[in-house]
Amino acid sequence: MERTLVLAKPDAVQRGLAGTIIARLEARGLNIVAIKLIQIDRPMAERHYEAHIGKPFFEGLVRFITSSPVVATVLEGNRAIDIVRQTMGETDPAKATPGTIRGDFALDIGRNLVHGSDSPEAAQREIALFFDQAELLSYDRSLDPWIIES
Ligand code: D4T
Repeated sequence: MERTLVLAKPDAVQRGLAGTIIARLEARGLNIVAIKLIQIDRPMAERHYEAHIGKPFFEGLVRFITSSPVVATVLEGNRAIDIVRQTMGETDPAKATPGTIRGDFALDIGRNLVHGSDSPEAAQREIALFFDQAELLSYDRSLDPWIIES
């Protein structure tokens, strides 16, 4: 089982698409283990996007991600990190395949609606940045045998 951090970014919240985005990932079969609406401040944005510090798009990215609340969620499932990234589509929505979240709802790389961790190491770091251990809940779902052949 893998866990990954997903953010419905400020553009998703402002456009009323946060629920749609999370619903797509939930419908895929991933399990919500934590969720909250949170306002990211600059220090938190710098920690979340530390890999991009110094890049030309960094300032715009920080301004954007701090511009309005985001819905942060931790999703769990087999290969959850890859599954989320496939379902989100390419970082640049102009290149994202129709049927993906970005391919269906976005146009611009700076307004690409959703974030998903890109590796197990990133997932662990990002989940710890957004959630306390006590906020991560484990529970059984009775439908799991209809989603996963164990
Ligand atoms: P995030 O991190 O938001 O899920 O996006 P990705 O994982 O798909 O892409 P990323 O880390 O390479 O980029 C982070 C974030 O920066 C924005 N961005 C990126 C941008 O505005 N201009 C750019 O040229 C790039 C490469 C979009 C996503």
